[in-house]
Amino acid sequence: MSLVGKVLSVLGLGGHGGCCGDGMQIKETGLKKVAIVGSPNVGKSVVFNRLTGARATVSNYPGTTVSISRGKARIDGQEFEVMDTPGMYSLLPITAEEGIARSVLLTEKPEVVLHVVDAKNLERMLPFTLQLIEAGLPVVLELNMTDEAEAAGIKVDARRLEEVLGIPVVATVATSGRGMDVLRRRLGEHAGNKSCAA
Ligand SMILES: Nc1nc2c(ncn2[C@@H]2O[C@H](COP(=O)(O)OP(=O)(O)OP(=O)(O)O)[C@@H](O)[C@H]2O)c(=O)[nH]1
Ligand SMILES: [Mg+2]
Repeated sequence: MSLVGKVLSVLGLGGHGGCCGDGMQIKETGLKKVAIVGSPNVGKSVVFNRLTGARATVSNYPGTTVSISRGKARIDGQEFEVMDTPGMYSLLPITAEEGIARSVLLTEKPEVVLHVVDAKNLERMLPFTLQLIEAGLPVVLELNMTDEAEAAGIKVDARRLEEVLGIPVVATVATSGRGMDVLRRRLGEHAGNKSCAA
């Protein structure tokens, strides 16, 4: 087991335990869930708005003053609940907000964890992607802000990264919508792969 996995299991927060029937899932809607995570200021909320449109509700996470936005998205003809979480740098939280973001991942067991990163700063961002993968979470990596990366002369080979990491990797510009159709398709495929027969 990875070090992250060991630490989380010591904390009683073992990795993704499967998507159905383990009795731990919070089922307010019964819909499959997509949790958007990532560092502050990488475009998570713009991505959330693109996926959900105007149909979001903002509420405090139970027992806290940290707000989580939830909305619905239609992807590949299926309705999903999408959650926008506070910015976090690591699965081992320092701030209350990071703790809530981790709780969303580990107690709500989303079918997809969409890790949004700034394509200009991949070196700084990818260690968290590896943590999420090592914790056994169903990760899709979104390389956002590729417009700014390109302007800075940074070209990222998403397909190669996908091969190396073994997870879907999609390049986007959330503000203009570039790559969002591909992202929707890959999210739908990934959630489909993770779904249970029952
Ligand atoms: N150039 C460019 N700007 C972007 C892109 N995506 C988001 N932004 C901008 O980046 C800023 C931060 O976006 P947010 O969606 O608020 O980022 P966030 O990750 O939700 O931030 P926190 O909630 O603070 O963690 C905003 O000014 C967005 O307009 C993109 O693809 N390209
Ligand atoms: Mg935000």
